[in-house]
Amino acid sequence: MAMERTLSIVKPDAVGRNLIGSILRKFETAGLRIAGGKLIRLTPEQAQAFYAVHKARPFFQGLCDYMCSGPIFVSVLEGDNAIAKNREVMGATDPAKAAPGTIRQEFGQDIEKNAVHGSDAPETAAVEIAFYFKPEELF
Ligand code: IDP
Ligand code: MG
Repeated sequence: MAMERTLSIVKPDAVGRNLIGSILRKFETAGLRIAGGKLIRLTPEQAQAFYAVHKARPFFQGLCDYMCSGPIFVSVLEGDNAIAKNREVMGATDPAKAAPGTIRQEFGQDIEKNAVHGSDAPETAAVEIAFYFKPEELF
């Protein structure tokens, strides 16, 4: 297994419901280490840039509006197989289809307001980490 880093976001609905700690606990319990983290609020331009891959999807505008609707907690998670492990702990995109005990099953509200984001591959993880963090902000 490879030591990896991945980008995680606690989305505005979950930050607003006081769930940052409960969500980070799930990552730490799964053996992921928090290598950096901060609370920020995205501008519309930043949200559109971050989700550019979804630009043609019908849910793009709603997703961008939602991601700007309040602060988000961005963090970098590190560990063996961190990218896949994070996705496993997050659960399926649609909370209604997410496995029991996953973050989205426990804390997600619907397919859009699904509590967390996680990078999906090594290439996207590198780009997404650099989007939010300077090297000196990671430990
Ligand atoms: P992922 O977050 O599980 O990787 P993606 O397909 O990359 O899922 O979609 C990015 C985000 O866009 C989702 O986490 C969710 O917030 C939102 N989203 C995805 N599919 C839909 C949809 O069908 N309706 C509304 N929002 C969606
Ligand atoms: Mg995705």
